[in-house]
Amino acid sequence: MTDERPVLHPRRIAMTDLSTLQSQILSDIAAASDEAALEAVRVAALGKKGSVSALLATLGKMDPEQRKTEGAAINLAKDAVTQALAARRDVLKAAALDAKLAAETIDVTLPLREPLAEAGRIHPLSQVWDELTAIFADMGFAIAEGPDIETDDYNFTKLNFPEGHPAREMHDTFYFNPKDDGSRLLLRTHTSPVQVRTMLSQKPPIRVICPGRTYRSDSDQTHTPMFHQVEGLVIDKGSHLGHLKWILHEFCKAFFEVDNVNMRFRPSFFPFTEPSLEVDIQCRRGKDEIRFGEGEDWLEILGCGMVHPNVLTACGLDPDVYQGFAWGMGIDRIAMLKYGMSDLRQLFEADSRWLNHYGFKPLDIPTLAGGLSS
Ligand code: 2NL
Repeated sequence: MTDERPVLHPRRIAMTDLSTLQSQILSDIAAASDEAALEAVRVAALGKKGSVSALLATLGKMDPEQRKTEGAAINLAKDAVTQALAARRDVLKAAALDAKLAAETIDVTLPLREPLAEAGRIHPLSQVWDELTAIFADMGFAIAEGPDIETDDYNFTKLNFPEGHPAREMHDTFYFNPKDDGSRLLLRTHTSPVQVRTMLSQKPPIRVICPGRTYRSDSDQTHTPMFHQVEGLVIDKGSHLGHLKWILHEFCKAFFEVDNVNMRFRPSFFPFTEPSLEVDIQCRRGKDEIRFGEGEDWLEILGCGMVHPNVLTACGLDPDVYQGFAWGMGIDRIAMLKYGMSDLRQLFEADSRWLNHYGFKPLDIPTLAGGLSS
């Protein structure tokens, strides 16, 4: 047989086979579209069981002469493949980096993301509460607090409300069921009982403010069943309305953050003060905003007066020795005036979008020195 192969010699690798294999591998390398595909081509050619490795493995069975020529040819092919792999890897790496850079562009004009510790908001009522207490603390006032559930005696009787006064009606006040002795607890309708407790437990001079929650059976656009009040009380020998006017004037300037504000004191009536006054401040009412310290309009912001002698007596103080003055205002109302919130009920709806708009940054704590609402 003419084409019988020598039994003891491995099959010669025709140069055309080798160059076909090489060009097949090189075209596979060129076609590899990413590094993973390229690695698959490398393993198929140069890996342990790869096509080029298989060829190299045949060298061992060749005679030296044959090994020299075949070996050189195979190694040349291997070098060509190795080089092509490296070149293609560089190209793919660069392309991958380009794609990554294109996908990960950073917009340096974007605002910084807020740190989580600063992402919450302080409710405007808490803010105003803190502003009030900062202002009065700066004037030497202590802050007194008391229970929301009060006795009829502390909420009404000691404050000179006569039996049968309309404020005592079931209609206006939230009462608990009567006890066996007929007495009824109630939700305080003002923070005055805190001042009663202060007079009963402390010796004058007394300078306190009493911020807190208060309750009345009332619900419409401008009234919620729960609201907030701050009352102030000064008791000393020789306290008079001049002191009261100065304190309230200083308070209004500090709170509304203006250099001056005109105030108007009108006669009024409260059971617990005599004389009693209502206080207006001058302002300019625009379409959507109110400005203080300018303008020709008047806005009522609080009630006040000299503590009624009956109240002093009921609280264990001799009205011939001590005089006092007191005032009260709605925290919700002055918060709405200062920060332009128009709907009282939204203060209590816990709507996070509303809070994001009207709320305050948690680390900006109001102080007179550092700025109340900076
Ligand atoms: C208002 C008026 C006022 C008081 C509260 C008071 C407390 C005691 C004695 C005397 Cl213990 N007075 N508080 C005095 C005058 C007015 O509040 O319009 N509040 C929203």
